[in-house]
Amino acid sequence: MKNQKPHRKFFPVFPVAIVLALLSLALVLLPSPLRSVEANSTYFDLSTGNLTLNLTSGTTNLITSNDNWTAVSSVEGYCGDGLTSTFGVDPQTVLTAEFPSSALPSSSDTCIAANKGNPSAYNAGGLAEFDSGTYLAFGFQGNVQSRAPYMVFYVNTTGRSNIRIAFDVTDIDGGSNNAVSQFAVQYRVGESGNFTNLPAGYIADATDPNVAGRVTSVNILLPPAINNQPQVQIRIITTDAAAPDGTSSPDEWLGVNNLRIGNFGTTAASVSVSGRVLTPGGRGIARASITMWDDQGNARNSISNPFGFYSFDDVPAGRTYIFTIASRRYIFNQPSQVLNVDNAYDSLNFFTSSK
Ligand SMILES: [Ca+2]
Ligand SMILES: [Ca+2]
Ligand SMILES: [Ca+2]
Ligand SMILES: [Ca+2]
Repeated sequence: MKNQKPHRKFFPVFPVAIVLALLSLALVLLPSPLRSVEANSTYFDLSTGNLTLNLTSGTTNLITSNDNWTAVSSVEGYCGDGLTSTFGVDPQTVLTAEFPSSALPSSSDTCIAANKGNPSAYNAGGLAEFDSGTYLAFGFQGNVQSRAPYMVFYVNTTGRSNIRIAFDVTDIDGGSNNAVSQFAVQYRVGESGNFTNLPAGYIADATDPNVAGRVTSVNILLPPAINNQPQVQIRIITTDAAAPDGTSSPDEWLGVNNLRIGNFGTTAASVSVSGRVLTPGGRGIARASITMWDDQGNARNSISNPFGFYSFDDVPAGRTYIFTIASRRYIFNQPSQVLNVDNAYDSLNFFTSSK
């Protein structure tokens, strides 16, 4: 009888110890992406705002090592190995992923070359982060290995509707490659099965030979099928391109940037942005020159009136602008300000540092 007490205590403890040991062993043996939900494949809750992706000179740490998307929330890139059997395939017809059941996220197969500079000097294909040099962008270049590079955005649309995707595709390749650079937008609800193509998002050719710089802006409404769903995958994809004469050719790099997914209206809307130029004491300053730069380097100018008011009308909404100020007589605390313009804005004020 005396033995029973220790036995009763021992048996519950023993299996717990074994389970804990097995769990720790499993954690050591499992590939790391299975240990926890990675931020890069978390479904971004659109009720908290837009999912945005902007590669800038201040965000070069989004991708720090090859094939590693863990620092980029709700976004992953894959190279689409073998998704087509030849070049020149319309990406609108490529509706699968290169994994069993087309399942995504795929824990160990994300793809991107980190920390690249000049696109025309780098021809490995697939996806690349061009985070230095003239063009900062997520690069796409199909080739015989990476037949259909793509990026996937994971969003939770619970309670949301009228969701748009907007992004810019730039020809970032100033080299002699001449490709018919197609680009497509697709979606699906859930994590496997075919994607559905969105014809409104299709670009037939985003590039010009021998030069870089052409920008094609996409801004489309996503279909009601994606509304109010916890798991929506939106994909942007290119394919290994052909030359204009239909023959095989090395692809030009396409650069994707300024991407947003959310309920942000259309680009057709334009709004006014205004403010005042003031001393710290609130006195308006006349004839200060304010310049508004858009994200493609286009500039507009406005001069403050005798009360310090200035304004820009017909500003296309849904973009980011930089406002700079200059005056021969004054120094300003914040001579340049960045504004994401989604609605009219009337208080972009500039203050002098004294007087
Ligand atoms: Ca980087
Ligand atoms: Ca080009
Ligand atoms: Ca082209
Ligand atoms: Ca090609």
